[in-house]
Amino acid sequence: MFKHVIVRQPGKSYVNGLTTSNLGKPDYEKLLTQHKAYVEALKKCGVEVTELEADENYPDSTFVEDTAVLTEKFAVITNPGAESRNGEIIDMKEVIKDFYQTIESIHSPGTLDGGDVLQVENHFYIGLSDRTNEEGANQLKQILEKYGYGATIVPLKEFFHLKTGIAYLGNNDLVLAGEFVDSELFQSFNRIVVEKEEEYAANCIRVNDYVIIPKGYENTKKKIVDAGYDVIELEMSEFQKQDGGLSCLSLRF
Ligand code: CIR
Repeated sequence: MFKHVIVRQPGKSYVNGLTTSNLGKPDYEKLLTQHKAYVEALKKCGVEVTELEADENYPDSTFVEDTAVLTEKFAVITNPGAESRNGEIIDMKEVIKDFYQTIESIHSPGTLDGGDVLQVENHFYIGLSDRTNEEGANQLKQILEKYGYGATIVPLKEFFHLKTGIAYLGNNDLVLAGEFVDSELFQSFNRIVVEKEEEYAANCIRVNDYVIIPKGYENTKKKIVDAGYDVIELEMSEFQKQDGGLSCLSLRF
């Protein structure tokens, strides 16, 4: 069960953030409406939501997931791989101090984005991406192992972040797409395979009694419902334009 969630309002500078999507400029008003709906959905899931004010200095700072890895026992402040985002961790560290006594950090030359970290029960998968390098992944692995968790490093071929293409729902149920479908690492799970056309829906989040998924991916929705989950669908178009998904918008713990 998650008790808390941290989110950050997107600022006006959001439209100037990093993107590779070619989906056009985000519409700021629509963006705010979608973010509000995201917060409402989280509240419906029964978590207490800490809403941080927009930080115009960091256009991508609404994607809070990349700044920390939060576990039951301790927090890890990351070292985001994109230079324009690295300073986001300064403020986040202060926020995290309100919730955690034990705080570890990833240090340069190691880089790590939280979007590359997937927790499956007591095991973590850490993606090697354009944002997370081997040094950063190894640092996180060592920290996790020190506290009794397991960790596997997963080199990515195409996905932006690890969690762009994979989500754990609980009960051994794993949603996966693209390069992860045939990966030997994930064969022992109940695999909910997302087809190519619906790949964006692989980034979904289980929050207590619900699975939150992006709206408009009917086949994936059906598979998740058939697996026994109650689903909340959210419009995500303005976040997708900046390469962001549902998991990126919050830290859940
Ligand atoms: C970036 O390029 O960093 C942002 N525009 C998107 C970050 C998405 N975060 C995530 O997948 N965890």
